[in-house]
Amino acid sequence: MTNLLFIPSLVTKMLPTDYVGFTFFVGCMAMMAASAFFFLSLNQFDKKWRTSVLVSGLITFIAAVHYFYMKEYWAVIGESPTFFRYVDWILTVPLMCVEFYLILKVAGAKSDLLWKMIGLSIVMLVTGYLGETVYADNAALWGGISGLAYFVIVYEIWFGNASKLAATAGGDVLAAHKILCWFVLVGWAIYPLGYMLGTDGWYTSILGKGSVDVAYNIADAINKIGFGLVIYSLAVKSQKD
Ligand SMILES: *C/C=C(C)/C=C/C=C(C)/C=C/C1=C(C)CCCC1(C)C
Repeated sequence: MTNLLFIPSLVTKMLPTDYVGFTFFVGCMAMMAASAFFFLSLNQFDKKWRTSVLVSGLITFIAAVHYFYMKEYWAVIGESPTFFRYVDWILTVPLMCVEFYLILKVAGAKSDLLWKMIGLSIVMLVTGYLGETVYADNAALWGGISGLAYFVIVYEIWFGNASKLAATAGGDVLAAHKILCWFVLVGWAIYPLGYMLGTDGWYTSILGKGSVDVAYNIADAINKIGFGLVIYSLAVKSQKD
């Protein structure tokens, strides 16, 4: 069985009715295209913005590699690639925290803001992983703890230290920060929804069951590529002023 993992499967069969597999495939392509876009645009930016756009590209590139594995995993094994999913997130979500930190650095953001956000996102992801795998019988409890960490992140960027720094920075940075805040509030909220569709808990009688992978794949495309584009346009704009 484990040998299946090593089949060089560039041409795994995909059924026309496999809409989950379709979203994995499209997700993979979208992440690759976005990475090429961000990386190839790097030269047009001066030093101040290059790191931010580079991080945007790293986020979509790390996701592209994971999607390449995940689409195969889905096609060959036919189960949710939960492990790869969370490895992807544990690398890319902290990098999104780095994006917040980098754009707020102009207003004097300190590294403790960065570590606080990275710490919260790791708590959010580790507890979510436990709830989907090891402690699936208590998925609602672990998802709830994860949700608390998520709310603290939302609070921090909307009303906490990060929002004050954004106000101090003003102009294009403030505008970009606001859009990223909406991504975290609305775009990231798709993840707990997917989690509830894929696990059993008090919510199951209300929501029913659905494809956790479709929800996560849509959310990843919106959040990783959208987030990167906000940073990209911030860099373009502030280079013009
Ligand atoms: C690129 C990947 C991103 C932005 C992933 C974000 C993931 C989340 C915001 C996950 C949140 C969760 C909850 C708030 C509760 C249930 C468990 C999670 C991990 C799905």
